[in-house]
Amino acid sequence: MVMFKVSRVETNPIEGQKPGTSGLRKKVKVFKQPHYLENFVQATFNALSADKVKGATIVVSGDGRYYSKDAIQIIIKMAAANGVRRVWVGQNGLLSTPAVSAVIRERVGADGSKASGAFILTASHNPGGPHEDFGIKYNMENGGPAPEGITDKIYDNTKTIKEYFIGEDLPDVDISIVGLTSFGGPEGHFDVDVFDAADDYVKLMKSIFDFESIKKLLASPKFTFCYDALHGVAGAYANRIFVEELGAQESSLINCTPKEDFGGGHPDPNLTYAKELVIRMGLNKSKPQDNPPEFGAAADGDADRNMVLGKRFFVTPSDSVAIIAANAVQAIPYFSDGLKGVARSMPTSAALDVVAKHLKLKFFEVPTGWKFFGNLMDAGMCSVCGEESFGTGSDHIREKDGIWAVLAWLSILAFKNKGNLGGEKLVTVEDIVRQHWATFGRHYYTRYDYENVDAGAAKELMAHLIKLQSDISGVNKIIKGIHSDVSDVVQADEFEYKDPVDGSISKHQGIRYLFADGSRLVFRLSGTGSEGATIRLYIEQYEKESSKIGRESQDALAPLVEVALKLSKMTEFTGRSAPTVIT
Ligand code: VG1
Ligand code: CO
Repeated sequence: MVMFKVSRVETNPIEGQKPGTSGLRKKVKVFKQPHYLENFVQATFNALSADKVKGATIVVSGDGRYYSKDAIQIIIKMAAANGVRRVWVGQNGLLSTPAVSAVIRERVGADGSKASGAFILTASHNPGGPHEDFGIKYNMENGGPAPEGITDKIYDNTKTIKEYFIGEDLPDVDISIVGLTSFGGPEGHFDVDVFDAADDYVKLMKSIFDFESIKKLLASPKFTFCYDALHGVAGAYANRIFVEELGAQESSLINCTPKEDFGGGHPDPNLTYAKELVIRMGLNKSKPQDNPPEFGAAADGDADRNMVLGKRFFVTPSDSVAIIAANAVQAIPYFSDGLKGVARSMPTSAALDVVAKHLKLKFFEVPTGWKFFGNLMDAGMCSVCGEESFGTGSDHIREKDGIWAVLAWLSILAFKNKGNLGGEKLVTVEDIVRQHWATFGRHYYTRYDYENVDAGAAKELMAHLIKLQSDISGVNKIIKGIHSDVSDVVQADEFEYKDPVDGSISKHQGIRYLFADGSRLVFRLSGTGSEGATIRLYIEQYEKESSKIGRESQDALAPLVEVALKLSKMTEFTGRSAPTVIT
């Protein structure tokens, strides 16, 4: 057996290692600086209680982006030197973010071991490659992202760090081959266990959904399907689940081979970046398609996000979670005993609120970022949750789950078409959404992103919006001057959240303007970018009247958009006449 020694390396704090909405994300060249990754990893080990490190089992893997393979070897060596007993690695270093969560919660090693946490190597929807982004985040024993208490501690540690520990003489482990490698260290054995990236996740999905009924749907000649992994890690699961398990044709998968640079694109499943899928689904007006598939979906780099499309039809993520919640009990076996509650992030539309009210479900509104849902789920208060940013999931794990969302939609389609698969016409995605609007009303919704804006300008814009909030009647005067038929602002504040489980308080979670008719404007600064600042503007308007629910979203929202842009002085502050991305 190969033996290793522990080396203590002196280091100095490096600025800017504050984890954002979902971990630390920086350009690859920043991560490659001497000690940069090592400092953050040691700061994380030091933030955990000793029993989660010494003798523990941890998972290390990610979305396969550029620099992951180097980072995995470094983390393995540091884990060994910090007294970790076992490191579990998905084959080729690949594990989707939801699969990591599933592995922490479900996987039992050959010797009965369970994982106590994970380093996930991803910058999610941000581009990858030598000149793009890398990222790292830590997930806890429940399978969810470290809560703010821990991420604050990690950040504090990065500001005082003086040393880190590494097994410098450990040889690199071949992570392309499934199997166990054992080493001997000062504190005994250290194992690296490389395992199949999909097995645990596939097993979990089969325990949640009725695969037989989805299989029948996919086998119907009237149902056509398309899945785009945008060259991210979802491809590794799509093939196993959609093709091998559910019988979809291989040709229905596009961009399903994971690539280190995501083919040079943004692995971000929205109407702007999922270009190929958008064309295939007949949603690009300048490239009309004769007969687009009935159902299409895309994932982001680490496969926790999803975009759901019907034939020539876009489902907003806010509607998607509401529709899943409304149909879950009938359509998905995992929920057959009922939902414990539902939750959404603050900027997500209130479509879910209406469903919760109707079904008399517990309902929670939390700040942006999945870590806030975890406590509710651990406490048995929430079953289904979602974010407007193409994130949907449930308490089967503690991350959002892109493939789960697709299986949920396929289950709903299978349920709505039960006994109808041989019929004239299938119930379509669009039918389901329109029926939902007819029952619950429609929340027109859009998000404007201004990416890579000057950080100072973005701060000034936010400060301007907060200042305005002290005089609501003044705000209403300004609004009336822009658009006389927009309703009045009745409340304006910064969103603050008190966690109902642990009582912790999160402040400054977005600037809100709430209108008398239920409309909302929300402004936030992104916490996942790696350069400059990204301003997000969320615009929402509720329409109950059935005669008014069929409008084009842009038309319905035009007055509110104008109000938002003028009120915030967007162009004056940022110099931008248009957003980078509209979703
Ligand atoms: C964005 C989204 C947020 C999501 C986060 C992580 O955060 O708005 O809803 O939870 O990304 O998603 P921000 O702070 O940039 O707005 V992922 O798929 O990038 O881990
Ligand atoms: Co993601």
